[in-house]
Amino acid sequence: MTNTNTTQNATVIVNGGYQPDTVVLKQGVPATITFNRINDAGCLDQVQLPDFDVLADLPLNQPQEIVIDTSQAGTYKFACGMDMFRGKVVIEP
Ligand SMILES: [Cu+2]
Repeated sequence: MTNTNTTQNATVIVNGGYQPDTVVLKQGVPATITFNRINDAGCLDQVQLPDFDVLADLPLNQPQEIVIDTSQAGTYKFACGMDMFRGKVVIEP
């Protein structure tokens, strides 16, 4: 059974790292993660989610919504553009 009326949204604050660094989503429910970079420190001006073919710029103080395909359960990484800072998206069945 699917509930098409439900969406899920998570926010990750980018402030010299990722807060939180783990985002848990439910499989099959449309999802967006909003990355909000509030600090110029570090090399976090891009975020990549290679499993979803996403590489996005994160302009300072301009939250960026990234749509996540939740059709496949699993654990997927996200990282800064240079793959130094890392977090993960967990899609639970
Ligand atoms: Cu980096």
